[in-house]
Amino acid sequence: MATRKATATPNISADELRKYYREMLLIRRFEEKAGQLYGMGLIGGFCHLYIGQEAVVVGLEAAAKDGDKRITSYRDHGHMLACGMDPKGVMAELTGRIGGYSKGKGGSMHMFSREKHFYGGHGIVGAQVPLGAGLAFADRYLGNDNVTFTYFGDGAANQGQVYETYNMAQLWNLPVVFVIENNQYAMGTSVKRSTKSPSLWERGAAYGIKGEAVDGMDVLAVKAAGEKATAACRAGEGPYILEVMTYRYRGHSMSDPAKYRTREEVQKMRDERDPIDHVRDLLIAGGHSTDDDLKAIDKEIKQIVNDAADFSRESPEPPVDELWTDIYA
Ligand SMILES: Cc1ncc(C[n+]2csc(CCOP(=O)(O)OP(=O)(O)O)c2C)c(N)n1
Ligand SMILES: [Mg+2]
Repeated sequence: MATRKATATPNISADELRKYYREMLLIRRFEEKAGQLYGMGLIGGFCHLYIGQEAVVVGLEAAAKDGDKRITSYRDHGHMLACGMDPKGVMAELTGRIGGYSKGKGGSMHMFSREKHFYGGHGIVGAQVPLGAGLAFADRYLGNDNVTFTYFGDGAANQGQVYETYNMAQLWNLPVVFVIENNQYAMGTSVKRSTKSPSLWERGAAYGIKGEAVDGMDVLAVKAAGEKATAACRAGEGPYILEVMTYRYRGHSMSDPAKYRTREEVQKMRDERDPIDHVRDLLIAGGHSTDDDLKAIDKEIKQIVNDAADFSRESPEPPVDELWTDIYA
């Protein structure tokens, strides 16, 4: 259990808190299940889990409206679930089956949903950043008030294309929220070893872009920052940078020797800063939910995830003639 003291949250209803609890728990349990299926040899290729970072996407999705877009890296399952993509379709893509979002041909890093405005799923570090600005350009061109959430990591934040994108985004006043998910590591490299400047968001100042850092283990803080950022974008003020301070509990990918940090460091985060325990504490301390209420939610989530896992094993592999569809020629 978290040792952090639960604080009063006068502007958040119990229903809203329970919604965030449920959404974060879905991601956590989904990822645990994906880890198991990987261990059983049912998932091939790369698989990057999002455990620990759940409050980032759930908080920002709480600040999104219909029509908003999102694009991210390879650590993408949480983003898909948070924007409402079907856990069955995501899990079946992980296992390479026809019922997956890319008909089993994309895998963990390459899934898309036009319906939910989810634009991937990108394996090249930083590649999604200019693409995200392009999505925002389309909305600005069309004259609507949609915003694009463009997620990238602390490691990606040292890439040149990020800064070329900042310049153009600000020049063209694009409605893009750049979300730096600072989970403190890029593969085995601590941000302290890779980056001299203490804060990544402040680099936006060189381009005249506003921004701020936010506690990424607190879903309510993320939501509040997301509302501020999207309001600025929708008001035509151009891009906004949110550096969301978070932590990944698992390895970089499923094949990570984890030699670059201590077990104690990870355990301390889990014990003191877990984003799901935080909301659980608010619900219990505020008298909004009992242990039994939360157990019922846990059970419901477990069922959704088990159904997704069953589907991902029962769905057939794509037939060979699928090799000739969905390609540019
Ligand atoms: C252009 C490029 N360089 C290197 C890699 C190998 N690589 C994959 S993930 C990664 C670390 C990225 O870390 P970060 O941006 O912090 O994201 P996180 O994995 O922490 O979510 C690297 C170097 C790659 N995929 N693409
Ligand atoms: Mg990182």
